[in-house]
Amino acid sequence: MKRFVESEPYPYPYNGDLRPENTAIIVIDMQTDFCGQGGYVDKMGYDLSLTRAPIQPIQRLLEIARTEGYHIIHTREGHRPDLSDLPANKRWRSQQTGAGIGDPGPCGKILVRGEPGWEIIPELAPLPGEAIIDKPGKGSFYATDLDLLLKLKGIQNLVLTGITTDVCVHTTMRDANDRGYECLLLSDCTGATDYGNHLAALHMVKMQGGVFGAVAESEALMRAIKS
Ligand code: C5J
Repeated sequence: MKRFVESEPYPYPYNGDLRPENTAIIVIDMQTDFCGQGGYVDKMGYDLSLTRAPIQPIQRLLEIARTEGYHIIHTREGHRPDLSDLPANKRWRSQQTGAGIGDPGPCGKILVRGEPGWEIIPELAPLPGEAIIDKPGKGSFYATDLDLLLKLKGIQNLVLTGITTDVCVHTTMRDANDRGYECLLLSDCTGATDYGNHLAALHMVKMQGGVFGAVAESEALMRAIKS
């Protein structure tokens, strides 16, 4: 039986082969540093309501996706405590914003593995058995074993949620698309530090017949996967 999600600019997935076995929901960087008080994004002075907006929609989606047996994968951006995997230019640029990666802050050292700010927020805590990918960069494939995990599980469809739409979500989606994964970005399950950038990032996906995949609201996906 073919199954499609009502999405733009085409019904997703292109071949109608949407099953729990071949589909993963990826929850990108829902960490205190990106959406919690005293974290990296807060220290840079951005409006936290924008990066917190996807929390409830993701919670609702995960409840149904877990019930239906879909793969769930979480990512965390962060660096080793000795900062040996932190490029000097990334550190320097963050220091210019007043939120230097590796510097102490209200939630511990900013974007450092093991610190309170680096943890995934409790509302979206991974369940036992759900894979967690630790990444030093924006994309979820760079310097991680995500591609290996997806290949070994036989996953073809990737549903992208998390923050931020224009940075880590987009980098992951573009890379996944180049690797042949069929990608769906959920507009209400993502958020950016700038609302205009969020909308632009959604728009970019839909160009050229779906240059990186498709865009939908989570309601549409939930309608399609509910058995
Ligand atoms: C950023 C991310 N914006 N998760 N990371 O530095 O989008």
